Amino acid sequence: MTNTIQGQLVCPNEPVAIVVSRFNDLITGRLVDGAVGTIERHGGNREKVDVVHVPGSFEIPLAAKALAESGRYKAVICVGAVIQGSTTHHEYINSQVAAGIMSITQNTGVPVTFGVITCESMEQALDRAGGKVGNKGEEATLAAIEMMNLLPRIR
Ligand code: INI
Repeated sequence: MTNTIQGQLVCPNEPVAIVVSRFNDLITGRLVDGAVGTIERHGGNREKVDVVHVPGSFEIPLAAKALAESGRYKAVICVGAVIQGSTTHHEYINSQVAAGIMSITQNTGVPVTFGVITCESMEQALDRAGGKVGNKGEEATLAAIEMMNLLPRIR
């Protein structure tokens, strides 16, 4: 017999922050809608959600760090959209945002989840912002809800 330890998908009635980039806001607005809708569908309350806007995905980690360190939020959900252009600019943004978010979540112990779409075209981004491949904001929110429930069980 093993003991299963896992987090339920029930959103606690606790403060949660969403960090969203304004860059590609056609996409990122849909990711926020997906995130807030997921919180409500899983029993949470939108009045407990603070949505923090930053210029681009590169700025997401700094805001996420301040939010996680504030001690006010049970989770921080990061959403953005980095769409490949004609240069390698996107590669620098992607690697730094992913590494930044990983480092913040590990250093603070607060679930900080990665809802940043990284893709080649606007079409692919739309597919991942409520289109045929789902909604990355929903995915990152489900991960945050699960981790908010899991961590107290481990600690
Ligand atoms: N920011 C994004 O969120 N997505 C992008 O696709 C993007 N591109 O392609 O340039 C982008 N650039 C802005 C960047 O995140 C910073 O805001 C900017 O470099 C200032 O620090």
